[in-house]
Amino acid sequence: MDSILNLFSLEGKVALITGATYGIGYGIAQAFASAGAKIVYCDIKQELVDKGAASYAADGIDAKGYVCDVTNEAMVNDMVKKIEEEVGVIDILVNNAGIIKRIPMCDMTAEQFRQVIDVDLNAPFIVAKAVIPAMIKKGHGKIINICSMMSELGRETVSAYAAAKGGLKMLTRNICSEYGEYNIQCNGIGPGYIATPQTAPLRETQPDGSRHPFDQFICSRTPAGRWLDPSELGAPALFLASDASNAVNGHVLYVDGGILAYVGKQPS
Ligand code: NAP
Ligand code: GCO
Repeated sequence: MDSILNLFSLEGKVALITGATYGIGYGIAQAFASAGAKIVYCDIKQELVDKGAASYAADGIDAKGYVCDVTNEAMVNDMVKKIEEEVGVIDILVNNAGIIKRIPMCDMTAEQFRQVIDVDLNAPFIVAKAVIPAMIKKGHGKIINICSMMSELGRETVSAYAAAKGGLKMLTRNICSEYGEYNIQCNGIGPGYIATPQTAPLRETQPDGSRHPFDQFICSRTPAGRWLDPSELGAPALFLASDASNAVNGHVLYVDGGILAYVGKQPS
Protein backbone atom coordinates (compact mmCIF):
# COMPACT_ATOMS: atom_id res chain seq x y z
CA MET A 1 0.00 0.00 0.00
CA ASP A 2 1.32 3.45 -0.92
CA SER A 3 2.43 5.51 2.09
CA ILE A 4 -0.02 8.31 2.92
CA LEU A 5 3.03 10.60 2.87
CA ASN A 6 3.00 10.33 -0.93
CA LEU A 7 -0.08 12.56 -0.85
CA PHE A 8 2.20 15.42 0.26
CA SER A 9 4.54 15.07 -2.72
CA LEU A 10 4.74 17.97 -5.20
CA GLU A 11 6.95 16.05 -7.65
CA GLY A 12 6.42 17.33 -11.19
CA LYS A 13 4.31 20.27 -10.05
CA VAL A 14 4.95 23.92 -11.03
CA ALA A 15 4.37 26.36 -8.17
CA LEU A 16 4.14 30.14 -8.67
CA ILE A 17 4.64 32.08 -5.44
CA THR A 18 4.25 35.82 -5.84
CA GLY A 19 6.59 38.13 -3.90
CA ALA A 20 8.78 35.22 -2.78
CA THR A 21 12.23 36.84 -2.80
CA TYR A 22 12.22 36.62 1.00
CA GLY A 23 9.80 36.50 3.92
CA ILE A 24 6.79 34.19 4.10
CA GLY A 25 6.85 33.49 0.36
CA TYR A 26 10.43 32.28 0.59
CA GLY A 27 9.62 30.04 3.55
CA ILE A 28 6.77 28.48 1.59
CA ALA A 29 8.99 28.04 -1.49
CA GLN A 30 11.56 26.16 0.60
CA ALA A 31 8.90 23.69 1.75
CA PHE A 32 7.49 23.22 -1.75
CA ALA A 33 10.97 22.66 -3.20
CA SER A 34 11.72 20.00 -0.57
CA ALA A 35 8.50 18.26 -1.67
CA GLY A 36 9.69 18.23 -5.29
CA ALA A 37 7.97 21.26 -6.82
CA LYS A 38 9.53 23.45 -9.49
CA ILE A 39 9.60 26.93 -7.91
CA VAL A 40 8.67 30.03 -9.85
CA TYR A 41 8.52 33.41 -8.13
CA CYS A 42 8.13 37.05 -9.01
CA ASP A 43 9.08 40.38 -7.57
CA ILE A 44 8.51 43.92 -8.60
CA LYS A 45 12.17 44.80 -9.23
CA GLN A 46 14.93 42.96 -11.17
CA GLU A 47 17.44 43.48 -8.38
CA LEU A 48 15.09 41.73 -5.95
CA VAL A 49 14.51 38.87 -8.39
CA ASP A 50 18.31 38.55 -8.65
CA LYS A 51 18.63 38.70 -4.85
CA GLY A 52 16.08 35.92 -4.60
CA ALA A 53 17.91 33.86 -7.22
CA ALA A 54 21.09 34.05 -5.16
CA SER A 55 19.22 32.98 -2.00
CA TYR A 56 17.52 30.07 -3.75
CA ALA A 57 20.80 28.95 -5.32
CA ALA A 58 22.56 29.13 -1.94
CA ASP A 59 19.80 26.92 -0.52
CA GLY A 60 20.16 24.47 -3.41
CA ILE A 61 16.73 25.34 -4.80
CA ASP A 62 16.22 25.46 -8.60
CA ALA A 63 13.91 28.50 -8.80
CA LYS A 64 13.06 30.74 -11.73
CA GLY A 65 12.25 34.39 -11.09
CA TYR A 66 10.30 36.92 -13.13
CA VAL A 67 9.95 40.68 -12.79
CA CYS A 68 6.25 41.38 -12.40
CA ASP A 69 4.11 43.96 -10.61
CA VAL A 70 1.17 41.76 -9.67
CA THR A 71 -1.21 44.75 -9.76
CA ASN A 72 -0.53 45.12 -13.51
CA GLU A 73 -2.81 42.71 -15.38
CA ALA A 74 -0.86 42.93 -18.65
CA MET A 75 2.42 42.13 -16.85
CA VAL A 76 0.75 39.24 -15.00
CA ASN A 77 -0.72 37.74 -18.16
CA ASP A 78 2.64 38.08 -19.91
CA MET A 79 4.45 36.43 -16.98
CA VAL A 80 1.99 33.52 -16.83
CA LYS A 81 2.38 32.98 -20.60
CA LYS A 82 6.19 32.99 -20.26
CA ILE A 83 6.04 30.56 -17.33
CA GLU A 84 3.84 28.17 -19.33
CA GLU A 85 6.32 28.35 -22.26
CA GLU A 86 9.54 28.20 -20.24
CA VAL A 87 8.63 26.06 -17.20
CA GLY A 88 5.20 24.51 -17.60
CA VAL A 89 1.52 25.03 -16.75
CA ILE A 90 1.10 26.39 -13.21
CA ASP A 91 -0.33 23.72 -10.90
CA ILE A 92 -0.09 25.71 -7.67
CA LEU A 93 -0.50 29.47 -7.14
CA VAL A 94 0.36 31.15 -3.85
CA ASN A 95 -0.88 34.76 -3.79
CA ASN A 96 1.70 35.94 -1.27
CA ALA A 97 2.83 39.39 -2.48
CA GLY A 98 1.49 42.07 -0.18
CA ILE A 99 2.05 45.46 1.38
CA ILE A 100 0.82 47.25 4.48
CA LYS A 101 0.55 50.93 5.34
CA ARG A 102 0.19 51.63 9.08
CA ILE A 103 -1.62 54.99 9.11
CA PRO A 104 -4.58 56.12 11.27
CA MET A 105 -7.62 55.86 8.96
CA CYS A 106 -8.53 59.53 9.08
CA ASP A 107 -4.94 60.47 8.20
CA MET A 108 -4.78 58.00 5.29
CA THR A 109 -5.38 59.34 1.80
CA ALA A 110 -7.76 57.58 -0.56
CA GLU A 111 -4.75 56.89 -2.83
CA GLN A 112 -2.86 55.20 0.01
CA PHE A 113 -5.95 53.11 0.81
CA ARG A 114 -6.29 52.17 -2.88
CA GLN A 115 -2.60 51.16 -3.11
CA VAL A 116 -3.03 48.60 -0.31
CA ILE A 117 -6.29 47.25 -1.75
CA ASP A 118 -4.59 47.04 -5.16
CA VAL A 119 -1.73 44.81 -4.03
CA ASP A 120 -3.47 42.83 -1.27
CA LEU A 121 -6.86 42.18 -2.92
CA ASN A 122 -6.99 43.21 -6.59
CA ALA A 123 -3.70 41.47 -7.42
CA PRO A 124 -4.74 38.05 -6.02
CA PHE A 125 -7.85 38.35 -8.23
CA ILE A 126 -5.72 39.26 -11.28
CA VAL A 127 -3.21 36.43 -10.80
CA ALA A 128 -5.85 33.81 -9.95
CA LYS A 129 -7.83 34.84 -13.06
CA ALA A 130 -4.67 34.41 -15.15
CA VAL A 131 -3.91 30.85 -13.98
CA ILE A 132 -7.38 29.30 -13.60
CA PRO A 133 -8.10 28.65 -17.33
CA ALA A 134 -5.01 26.43 -17.72
CA MET A 135 -5.82 24.69 -14.41
CA ILE A 136 -9.29 23.88 -15.77
CA LYS A 137 -7.73 22.47 -18.97
CA LYS A 138 -5.27 20.42 -16.90
CA GLY A 139 -8.05 19.06 -14.68
CA HIS A 140 -6.66 20.28 -11.36
CA GLY A 141 -5.26 23.29 -9.55
CA LYS A 142 -4.38 24.66 -6.12
CA ILE A 143 -4.69 28.31 -5.15
CA ILE A 144 -3.52 29.53 -1.74
CA ASN A 145 -4.25 33.12 -0.74
CA ILE A 146 -2.15 34.53 2.10
CA CYS A 147 -4.69 36.12 4.39
CA SER A 148 -3.99 37.45 7.89
CA MET A 149 -5.14 37.89 11.49
CA MET A 150 -6.67 40.98 9.91
CA SER A 151 -8.99 38.75 7.91
CA GLU A 152 -10.73 38.34 11.30
CA LEU A 153 -9.56 41.18 13.54
CA GLY A 154 -8.99 44.92 13.26
CA ARG A 155 -6.55 47.16 15.00
CA GLU A 156 -5.52 50.79 14.91
CA THR A 157 -3.77 52.07 11.75
CA VAL A 158 -4.39 49.06 9.46
CA SER A 159 -7.84 49.87 8.00
CA ALA A 160 -6.84 49.35 4.35
CA TYR A 161 -4.93 46.17 5.11
CA ALA A 162 -7.77 44.67 7.18
CA ALA A 163 -10.31 45.56 4.48
CA ALA A 164 -8.11 43.89 1.85
CA LYS A 165 -7.40 40.77 3.89
CA GLY A 166 -11.06 40.44 4.87
CA GLY A 167 -11.95 40.68 1.21
CA LEU A 168 -9.25 38.14 0.34
CA LYS A 169 -10.90 35.64 2.72
CA MET A 170 -14.16 36.05 0.79
CA LEU A 171 -12.41 35.95 -2.61
CA THR A 172 -10.93 32.63 -1.44
CA ARG A 173 -14.39 31.29 -0.65
CA ASN A 174 -15.76 32.55 -3.97
CA ILE A 175 -13.04 30.95 -6.08
CA CYS A 176 -13.78 27.71 -4.18
CA SER A 177 -17.48 28.11 -4.98
CA GLU A 178 -17.03 29.01 -8.66
CA TYR A 179 -14.24 26.58 -9.64
CA GLY A 180 -14.47 23.65 -7.22
CA GLU A 181 -16.29 21.64 -9.90
CA TYR A 182 -13.09 21.76 -12.01
CA ASN A 183 -11.06 20.12 -9.23
CA ILE A 184 -9.55 23.44 -8.23
CA GLN A 185 -9.10 23.91 -4.48
CA CYS A 186 -8.72 27.49 -3.27
CA ASN A 187 -7.83 27.96 0.39
CA GLY A 188 -6.28 30.64 2.54
CA ILE A 189 -3.49 30.69 5.07
CA GLY A 190 -3.85 33.22 7.88
CA PRO A 191 -0.41 33.74 9.41
CA GLY A 192 -0.19 35.19 12.89
CA TYR A 193 2.68 37.54 13.62
CA ILE A 194 5.73 36.45 11.62
CA ALA A 195 9.27 37.87 11.86
CA THR A 196 9.76 39.29 8.35
CA PRO A 197 10.75 42.68 6.88
CA GLN A 198 7.06 43.62 6.84
CA THR A 199 6.84 43.42 10.63
CA ALA A 200 10.37 44.60 11.38
CA PRO A 201 9.14 48.09 12.42
CA LEU A 202 7.00 46.41 15.11
CA ARG A 203 10.00 44.61 16.61
CA GLU A 204 12.59 47.41 16.62
CA THR A 205 14.56 47.84 19.83
CA GLN A 206 13.66 51.18 21.39
CA PRO A 207 16.25 54.00 21.90
CA ASP A 208 16.44 53.09 25.60
CA GLY A 209 17.24 49.47 24.65
CA SER A 210 13.79 48.16 25.59
CA ARG A 211 11.66 45.95 23.38
CA HIS A 212 9.10 47.65 21.06
CA PRO A 213 5.77 47.91 22.91
CA PHE A 214 4.05 46.07 20.04
CA ASP A 215 6.62 43.26 20.30
CA GLN A 216 5.75 42.86 23.98
CA PHE A 217 2.02 43.09 23.19
CA ILE A 218 2.05 40.41 20.50
CA CYS A 219 4.08 38.02 22.64
CA SER A 220 1.45 38.47 25.39
CA ARG A 221 -1.29 37.66 22.83
CA THR A 222 0.42 34.53 21.51
CA PRO A 223 0.15 31.39 23.72
CA ALA A 224 3.73 30.40 22.83
CA GLY A 225 4.84 33.93 23.79
CA ARG A 226 6.87 34.44 20.62
CA TRP A 227 6.82 35.68 17.01
CA LEU A 228 6.60 32.89 14.44
CA ASP A 229 9.26 32.20 11.80
CA PRO A 230 8.48 32.27 8.04
CA SER A 231 9.62 28.64 7.81
CA GLU A 232 6.69 27.66 10.07
CA LEU A 233 4.29 28.50 7.24
CA GLY A 234 5.92 25.95 4.90
CA ALA A 235 4.34 22.69 6.05
CA PRO A 236 0.79 24.08 6.40
CA ALA A 237 1.14 25.54 2.90
CA LEU A 238 2.45 22.21 1.62
CA PHE A 239 -0.67 20.52 2.98
CA LEU A 240 -2.90 22.96 1.08
CA ALA A 241 -0.77 22.69 -2.09
CA SER A 242 -0.77 18.87 -2.18
CA ASP A 243 -3.21 16.04 -2.85
CA ALA A 244 -3.47 15.64 0.92
CA SER A 245 -5.98 18.51 0.90
CA ASN A 246 -8.06 17.65 -2.19
CA ALA A 247 -11.20 17.55 -0.03
CA VAL A 248 -10.41 20.91 1.64
CA ASN A 249 -11.79 23.95 -0.18
CA GLY A 250 -12.71 27.50 0.77
CA HIS A 251 -10.98 27.14 4.14
CA VAL A 252 -8.65 29.63 5.83
CA LEU A 253 -6.03 27.78 7.86
CA TYR A 254 -4.80 30.09 10.63
CA VAL A 255 -1.14 29.50 11.42
CA ASP A 256 -1.03 31.92 14.33
CA GLY A 257 0.31 30.01 17.30
CA GLY A 258 -3.15 30.26 18.86
CA ILE A 259 -3.65 34.05 18.85
CA LEU A 260 -7.27 33.85 17.66
CA ALA A 261 -8.10 31.43 20.50
CA TYR A 262 -6.41 33.40 23.29
CA VAL A 263 -7.60 36.39 25.32
CA GLY A 264 -3.96 37.23 26.16
CA LYS A 265 -1.68 36.92 29.14
CA GLN A 266 -2.61 39.01 32.19
CA PRO A 267 0.09 41.65 32.75
CA SER A 268 2.23 40.64 35.77
P1 NAP B 1 7.33 41.17 3.01
O1 NAP B 1 8.50 40.70 3.79
O2 NAP B 1 7.03 42.63 2.94
O3 NAP B 1 7.42 40.59 1.50
C1 NAP B 1 6.40 40.94 0.61
C2 NAP B 1 6.88 40.60 -0.77
O4 NAP B 1 5.89 40.99 -1.72
C3 NAP B 1 8.17 41.35 -1.12
O5 NAP B 1 9.05 40.51 -1.82
C4 NAP B 1 7.64 42.46 -2.01
O6 NAP B 1 8.57 42.93 -2.93
C5 NAP B 1 6.53 41.75 -2.74
N1 NAP B 1 5.61 42.70 -3.38
C6 NAP B 1 5.02 43.77 -2.81
N2 NAP B 1 4.26 44.40 -3.72
C7 NAP B 1 4.40 43.71 -4.89
C8 NAP B 1 3.87 43.87 -6.21
N3 NAP B 1 3.04 44.88 -6.53
N4 NAP B 1 4.23 42.98 -7.16
C9 NAP B 1 5.08 41.96 -6.87
N5 NAP B 1 5.62 41.75 -5.64
C10 NAP B 1 5.26 42.62 -4.67
O7 NAP B 1 6.02 40.49 3.56
P2 NAP B 1 5.80 39.14 4.39
O8 NAP B 1 5.77 39.46 5.84
O9 NAP B 1 6.68 38.06 3.88
O10 NAP B 1 4.29 38.87 3.96
C11 NAP B 1 3.97 38.08 2.83
C12 NAP B 1 2.46 37.98 2.81
O11 NAP B 1 2.00 37.51 4.08
C13 NAP B 1 1.78 39.33 2.60
O12 NAP B 1 0.60 39.13 1.83
C14 NAP B 1 1.39 39.75 4.02
O13 NAP B 1 0.27 40.62 4.02
C15 NAP B 1 1.05 38.43 4.62
N6 NAP B 1 1.13 38.34 6.08
C16 NAP B 1 2.27 38.67 6.74
C17 NAP B 1 2.32 38.49 8.13
C18 NAP B 1 3.53 38.82 8.94
O14 NAP B 1 3.40 38.85 10.19
N7 NAP B 1 4.67 39.05 8.36
C19 NAP B 1 1.22 37.97 8.79
C20 NAP B 1 0.06 37.69 8.07
C21 NAP B 1 0.03 37.86 6.71
P3 NAP B 1 9.34 44.33 -2.60
O15 NAP B 1 10.36 43.98 -1.57
O16 NAP B 1 9.92 44.74 -3.92
O17 NAP B 1 8.30 45.29 -2.08
C1 GCO C 1 0.28 44.70 11.89
C2 GCO C 1 0.98 43.53 11.28
C3 GCO C 1 -0.02 42.49 10.89
C4 GCO C 1 0.70 41.32 10.27
C5 GCO C 1 -0.24 40.23 9.92
C6 GCO C 1 -0.97 39.67 11.10
O1 GCO C 1 0.69 45.84 11.64
O2 GCO C 1 -0.67 44.43 12.65
O3 GCO C 1 1.74 43.93 10.14
O4 GCO C 1 -0.96 43.01 10.01
O5 GCO C 1 1.35 41.70 9.10
O6 GCO C 1 -1.11 40.57 8.89
O7 GCO C 1 -1.62 38.49 10.69
